[in-house]
Amino acid sequence: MLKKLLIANRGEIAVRIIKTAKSLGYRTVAVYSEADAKALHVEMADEAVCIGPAQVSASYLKGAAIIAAALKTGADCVHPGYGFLSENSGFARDCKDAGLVFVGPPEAAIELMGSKRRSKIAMQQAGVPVVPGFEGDNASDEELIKAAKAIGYPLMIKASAGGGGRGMRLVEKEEELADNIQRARSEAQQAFGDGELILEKAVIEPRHIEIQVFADQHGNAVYLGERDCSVQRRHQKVVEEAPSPFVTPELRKAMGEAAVKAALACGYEGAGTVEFLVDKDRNFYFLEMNTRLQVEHPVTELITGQDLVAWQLSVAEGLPLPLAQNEIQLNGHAIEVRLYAEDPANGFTPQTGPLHQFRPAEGEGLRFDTGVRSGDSVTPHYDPMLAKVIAWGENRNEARRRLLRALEDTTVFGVTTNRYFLSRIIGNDTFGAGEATTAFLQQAFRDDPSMAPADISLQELALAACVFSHGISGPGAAHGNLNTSWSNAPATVTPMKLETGEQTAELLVRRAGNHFTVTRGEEQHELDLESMSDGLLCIIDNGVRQHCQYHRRGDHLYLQTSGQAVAVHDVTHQPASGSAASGSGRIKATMDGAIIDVLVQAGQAVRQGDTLVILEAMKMEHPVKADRDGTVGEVLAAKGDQVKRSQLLVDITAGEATAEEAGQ
Ligand code: MV4
Repeated sequence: MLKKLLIANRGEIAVRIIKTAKSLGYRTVAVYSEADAKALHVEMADEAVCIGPAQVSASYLKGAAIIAAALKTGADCVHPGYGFLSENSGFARDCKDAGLVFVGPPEAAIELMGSKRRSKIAMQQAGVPVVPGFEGDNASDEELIKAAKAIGYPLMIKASAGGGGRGMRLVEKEEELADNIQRARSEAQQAFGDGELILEKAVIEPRHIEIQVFADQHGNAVYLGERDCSVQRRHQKVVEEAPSPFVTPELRKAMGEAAVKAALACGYEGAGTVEFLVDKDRNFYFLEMNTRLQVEHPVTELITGQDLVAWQLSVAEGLPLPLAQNEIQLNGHAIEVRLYAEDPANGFTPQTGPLHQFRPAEGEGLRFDTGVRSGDSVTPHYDPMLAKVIAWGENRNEARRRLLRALEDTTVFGVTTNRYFLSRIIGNDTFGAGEATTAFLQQAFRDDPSMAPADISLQELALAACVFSHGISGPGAAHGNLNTSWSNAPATVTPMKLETGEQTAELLVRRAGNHFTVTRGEEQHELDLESMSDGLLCIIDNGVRQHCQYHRRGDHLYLQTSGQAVAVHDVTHQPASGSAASGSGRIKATMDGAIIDVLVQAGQAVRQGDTLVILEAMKMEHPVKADRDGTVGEVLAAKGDQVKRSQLLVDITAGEATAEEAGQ
């Protein structure tokens, strides 16, 4: 009987695996890098072992350190999760050689499916439809050019060692072939250490539909429906759903049986995913087989009611599959999106920074798989996925409606995310009609407002003015209903200067009781502030009572209505930035580099010229100094962070620290 599981991974998948393992009575061992010492998965596990520094090559990819941790803690099995070593046959072998059960397929299956060429040949022999093409053994350029004549155009050149879109080139016409073969060959050699190439007929605007398969050690294999992962950006899946709106029951059966054949043909055991390309006429072609549990497995779990990690552990123990094919039922519909710390309005650049508030929405049919919580920071060391947001419904519209609401209600304050971009996709009509192919994002969605910087609206500025109009701030500032506390106060008019992004808005804020009139130049916006408590503003705007989520930290405020989240900095009391006497107090990185020391903390009084942070760049240390007197409002960088030029590091607010700010 297996009793103690080591999870050789981090983040949401480590948390997810630990939850199932604990529920089945396993003791759990986490491994972590120095940067993850305070991470959720470490806290949740029964035991945890540090396996090295932040960089993955010295920690999460260090098989020997992981196996040593397993032996040190007496673990008897190892779950690799996805990514990292999950498809590394050498690691699987090393686990076995160390007497550990590797929760995954035999290494021979991992190796076979790691070669596009060999896996395609094996699939052809197993009777699985593959894309017509040429898979000669280490074919020369001349052999490929000759073979292309029989395939026709457009065609795909693919690196045999490639996958997930890497090492792939589309060739539209014959005269482009020779040059593209040479380039593909050198790119493959460079990227994978293996220049072997294959050719395939190009499938136009395919859908990416994958089948979840499971096999045990007794020759049983089943499929658990399909997942449609066609909404992708640069071969990164953005939305996954089950079942596919494009798949008919006949197609499901045909693809499922083909996927089972693929699994049986390679002596598979455990969880696997067979990826297919599906053309507009519902012809399907084997693309590749992933020999791991996939990121998107929750949508399959929700419509089958099965816990796939529990299945994996059961198969690893040598038990037969929990269900036979005719017992697997698909019920309802599930859609998943991946919430990332990235900025769709700036080329999807990965973002780092503090998660001042991470508040997943709650509601019927919602599931959040996450490895972070409020107070954590997003570092540049790892994939910046914050969570998977999954919604289940009786039908696709119900799942889609729930997911849309969940995305609009979830707040991530402190770091930019793709949340609004995701909500725009889920709310999009083409997607809603189930007509999104792999071309959707770069065709039907390329001009969506979520992919361009947006100016803050006057309503959002008015909301910020309401919040900043309260002298006190922070969690203790619950105000409840404001009517009584303000109704008898005389009307006041105060100037306000609010900064958001690179813009500064000069406002006049007139308040009479809880009625606000905010003027910016010629524009005016009025609203009534009903209540403000526990991060929720209730206002009446143009006769409509509505809510807005907010999180305030001193002069910094994060707001979210139903659209994009905005960060607003109240710079009203800061001296004009032009004054020679002092700067803006917004201390930014002067160049790309690594933070090697942070010398101040929030609430600390500083003088102009004080060194706040030490930045290392170009093998030199660069002190970053205060450009004015004042109080440290926020320290937005931590030792070890990689920062970009002009990234905000420290924010110095005016005057002495108040007791409450110093205590923040
Ligand atoms: C293809 C193809 C069209 N024809 N192969 C392979 C890896 C996968 N992530 C992308 N791949 C493709 N292979 C042939 N013969 C089109 C793609 C493709 C794609 C496939 C599924 C989902 C998204 C895609 C985005 C671009 C290209």
